[in-house]
Amino acid sequence: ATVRGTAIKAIRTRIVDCVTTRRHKLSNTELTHQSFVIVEAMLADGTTGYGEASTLGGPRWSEESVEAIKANIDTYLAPALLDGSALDFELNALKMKKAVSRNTSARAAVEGALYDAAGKALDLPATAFLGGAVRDRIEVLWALASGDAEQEIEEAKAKLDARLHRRFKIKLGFHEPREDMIRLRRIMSAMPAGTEMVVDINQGWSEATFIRYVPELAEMGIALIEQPLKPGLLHATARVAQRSPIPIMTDEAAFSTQDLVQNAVAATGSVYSLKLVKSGGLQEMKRAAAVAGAFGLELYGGCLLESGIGAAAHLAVFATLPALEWGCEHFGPSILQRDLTASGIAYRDFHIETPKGPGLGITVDTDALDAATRKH
Ligand code: MUC
Ligand code: MG
Repeated sequence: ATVRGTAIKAIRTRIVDCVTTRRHKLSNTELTHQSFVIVEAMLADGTTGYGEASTLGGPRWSEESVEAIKANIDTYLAPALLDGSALDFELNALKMKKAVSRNTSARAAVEGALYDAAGKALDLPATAFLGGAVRDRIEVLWALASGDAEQEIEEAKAKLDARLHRRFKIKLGFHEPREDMIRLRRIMSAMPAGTEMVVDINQGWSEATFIRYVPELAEMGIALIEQPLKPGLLHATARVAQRSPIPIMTDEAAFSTQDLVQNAVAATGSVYSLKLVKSGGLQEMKRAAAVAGAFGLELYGGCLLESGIGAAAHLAVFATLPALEWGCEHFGPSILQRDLTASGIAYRDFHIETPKGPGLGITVDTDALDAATRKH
């Protein structure tokens, strides 16, 4: 395609509701279906690219809802981009930042669609626009979040037997800490020795609760503790990080790179979870990785239960990062009863393979997409 062929001619959106294979619980919300905004970016040469905005339990995990994301893309982001080139990645990101403040999930979804479209138009993988891939597969963990230890053990064993996942993340904070410790101990005792377990508290604990229970977590051999305290509690989080024998991962506390710098300077943790919903775009997420790395933080490829479309946008960036010490958690496509992609996402030998084809490297399952599209 010529550069003229990459002119952005239309940006369309739809809300989809996808049923999950089981109830997924977090400290502050729970869900039985995942809602996304799917973005289609149409270029002058006829190419269509797909992007996805993911939310979790409505405007709960973060402040954006699918209804707001769709309205803000349709009304503010799409008009700001029309007739520009999909190849002007930096300029398009600037135009979007000028049109809306925050709205990170909305901006990331549109940017994902533009990377997909630009790559398909030029027959290049999106990784080529991000510095090129340095890895072709990433260790991928599975999250246990039904809250029922016996169900969680059965689920984890099935993943292990199928050689899909051998590292797990367990969601804590929706039970009393004492109950969570019993549940965790039960699960750890049923897992093979050396199983790496991450706990995500999703802001559910206070400093005092942390001090009280971290020795038990350490004794159980927990590998990583994610977002134990509320995001505003910089000093308290720094104190718990200092006394914790287990590394702390920053998730909801750092959306922007400025948040990340503040957290790193305050020493609130030693691992950072990268997510498009936080960074607001692929380029910005790659920059966040560089900022975190400059502060000596290790990196973890976070998710928000995306379908294969949103997972592919994350994987395009993750594939190009010089370091990704903790692998990723893009299990989203397999927690949906029906994923929105027909090909491109593959799990093998405890890894997710990074898509290799043009654009985001996936083919969208248009029947699945139509079936999940919200009608009203
Ligand atoms: C989060 O806070 O990490 C991602 C995986 C999961 O189980 O919950 C989400 C959000
Ligand atoms: Mg988290």
